[in-house]
Amino acid sequence: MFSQNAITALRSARSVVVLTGAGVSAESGVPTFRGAGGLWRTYQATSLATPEAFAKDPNLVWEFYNYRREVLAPLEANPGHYAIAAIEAQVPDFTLVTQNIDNLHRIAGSKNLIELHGNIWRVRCTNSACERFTNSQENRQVPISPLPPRCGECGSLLRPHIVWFGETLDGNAIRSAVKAIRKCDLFIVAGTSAVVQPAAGMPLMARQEGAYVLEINPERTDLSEALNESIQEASGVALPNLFEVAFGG
Ligand code: BV8
Repeated sequence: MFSQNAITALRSARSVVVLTGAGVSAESGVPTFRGAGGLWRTYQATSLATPEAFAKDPNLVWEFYNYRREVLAPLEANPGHYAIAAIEAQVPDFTLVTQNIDNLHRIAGSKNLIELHGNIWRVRCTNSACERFTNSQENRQVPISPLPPRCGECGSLLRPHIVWFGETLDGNAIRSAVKAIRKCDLFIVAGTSAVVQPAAGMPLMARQEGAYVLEINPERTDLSEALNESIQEASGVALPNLFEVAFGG
């Protein structure tokens, strides 16, 4: 499945970065964005994950996130998530950069984790004068009710602590990801269609910085040609296999 180069790159790596997208959670039963699961009622998920949609109808957007909380709540991490946590424990320096908001990497034991797009189990206040504007709070209610939820501090609307389309990512998250990419010698990108920026630009940045860049995705992406290696396989199969071959399981 993997070239000897990929196995050697993992075995000898001083610093590894893994970038994941929705595909890594597909085997846990989480619908991907651009697969058939990207629909809710008659809406494209991407049309609801915007500040404009929230401003226009906060209830509808909260119903969308309540739906996703209800889908996610019973789901478990899959062998791909666990293999990523195992690689982290095995190599000297490791950073996981995820686009996913489903928290499954944490459940699988990943420690050094950058959630580029936030986390569905956290909420924050929409009032910039409120201390809960910058400090998100964990909220595990499934579903959240009554809608729309309001801040206990100031009474303003609460919103999901998630980066929507058209919103900038947290500067610290980006800086930490770029710092890790600059020093890594192996970069694994798994389960992403590599459409959404700025995450989609990260594998090429790693390539330009001299890392060995390995893609894992059942389908080829626009990145595949430009990377060192692209394995068309499910991450829940490929990642445990890579760990097994490289470190003897
Ligand atoms: C930004 C949280 C600066 C929400 C997400 C016009 C106006 C404004 C902005 C833009 C614009 N044009 C472009 C932009 C930039 C925009 C963007 O990239 N848009 C795309 C659609 C073109 N980006 C942004 O807005 C970002 N901010 O750029 O700020 C700025 C600001 C203003 C103006 C300009 C610039 C913010 C992006 C963050 C959006 N939030 N999530 C929520 O989840 O509700 S992104 C969302 O898509 C998810 O996080 C998801 O992870 C992510 C990426 O999708 P993928 O993870 O790749 O998932 P997808 O379904 O696409 O693919 C799954 C893959 O898995 C497939 O390849 C499949 O083959 C594979 N797969 C399937 N099964 C498996 C598998 N792989 C392995 N194993 C399997 N078993």
